[in-house]
Amino acid sequence: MASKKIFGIVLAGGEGKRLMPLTADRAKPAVPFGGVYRLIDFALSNLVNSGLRQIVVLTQYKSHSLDRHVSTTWRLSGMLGSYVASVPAQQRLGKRWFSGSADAILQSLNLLRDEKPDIVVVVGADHVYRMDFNDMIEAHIASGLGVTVAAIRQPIALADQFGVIELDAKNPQKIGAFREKPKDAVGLGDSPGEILASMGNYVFDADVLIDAVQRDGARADSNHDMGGDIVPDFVARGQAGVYDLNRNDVPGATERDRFYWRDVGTIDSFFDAHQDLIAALPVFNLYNREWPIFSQQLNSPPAKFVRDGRNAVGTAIDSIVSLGCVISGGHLERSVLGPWNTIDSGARVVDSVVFERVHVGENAIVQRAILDKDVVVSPGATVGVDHDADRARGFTVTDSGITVVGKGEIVS
Ligand code: ADQ
Repeated sequence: MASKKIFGIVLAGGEGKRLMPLTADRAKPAVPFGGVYRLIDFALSNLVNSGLRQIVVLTQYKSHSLDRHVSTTWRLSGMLGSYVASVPAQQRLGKRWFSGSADAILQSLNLLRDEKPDIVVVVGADHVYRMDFNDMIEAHIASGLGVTVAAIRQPIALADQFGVIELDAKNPQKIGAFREKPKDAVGLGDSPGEILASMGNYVFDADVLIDAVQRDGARADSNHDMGGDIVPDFVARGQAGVYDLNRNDVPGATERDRFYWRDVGTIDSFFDAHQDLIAALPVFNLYNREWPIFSQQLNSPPAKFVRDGRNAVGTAIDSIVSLGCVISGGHLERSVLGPWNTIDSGARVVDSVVFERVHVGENAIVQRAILDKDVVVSPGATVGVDHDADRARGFTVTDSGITVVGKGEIVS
């Protein structure tokens, strides 16, 4: 493999409608996660930890904060041609934006022509997981097939959110059938409650990828989507292999998080994935130093927990608290706080996710809520306590009862 030149493409142009209002002002891969990360940091960390050094991030929708994050955080040295570069839609093939993920690659073929890689790793930008791509690349090269699709078992109830893979009856390393987001998926033979889902991560021979997106671009009946059009085309030609994440052996992984992978495309899954971070033995362990998840280096003071003037103690249990936070007489429980939040006397923040520069005033209550940047919760106000009142104030409340307060809103 050492002789092969590997190039990484991160698809980061999706709108993320189901994460509204968190995506009202930013691309989905730029949504903050886990206190100090952005969603895209997981894909990029996996690629960089796997040894890739030439990576482009294809962006288009509300890409400003994503571009800024990539350019300020992902500064590979530039030595020996190393880079992570954010590449916006450039209208190289006419006056149109990317019409789908395959069209994003078609419109960016100049990057592949410049670098001339042998192998291209194409990944999505909105999943929380650890994966060593080396093993998948080796399996791909050994298979001789045009594309290899990474796969993981998921509950059948989620089948309509994923590309669903059926293995070839004669060769279980190959995909026999692939349907994008089917409503009538059938469970696996050995586990009827599960399906084998595409993770949206692919390894291609570079020339095969170029040919595929060019042929797809010429088709009027295509939506120019990797999962909806490109992969099914390879499957129809008997040219698609599968790589099961169960084979992946990431250094430092725990028994609990070895095969952890979450699509955090909805508010509920985004919220649940935060809960996976905080236990003493977490479902997903951020503290694995052998396969670090990289993010921005904040120039901020440490978090501080203090008694207020009336001797009330600032406390946190089962919580993650980022730099710059001041918990003065307030209480946190099962919550994840990003940087520079202040929680005042008598306030309680429970089962919640708080992004950045949020102020929770005295005696306020925040419960099963997500607070975007710069939210102010006035003294004595509540969020997530009375869902009718939350809706009446214009906040989003999911069916499962998570309240989301958008960027800069004042809760009174
Ligand atoms: P989805 O995530 O629903 O399913 P899609 O919306 O195309 O598919 O997003 C895939 C990736 O491409 C995301 O990272 C997104 O940001 C990006 N993207 C989408 N449109 C883009 C565009 N126009 N330009 C650039 N980037 C774009 C996919 C697969 C399924 C698989 C799931 C796994 O299609 O088969 O099961 O991922 O979550």
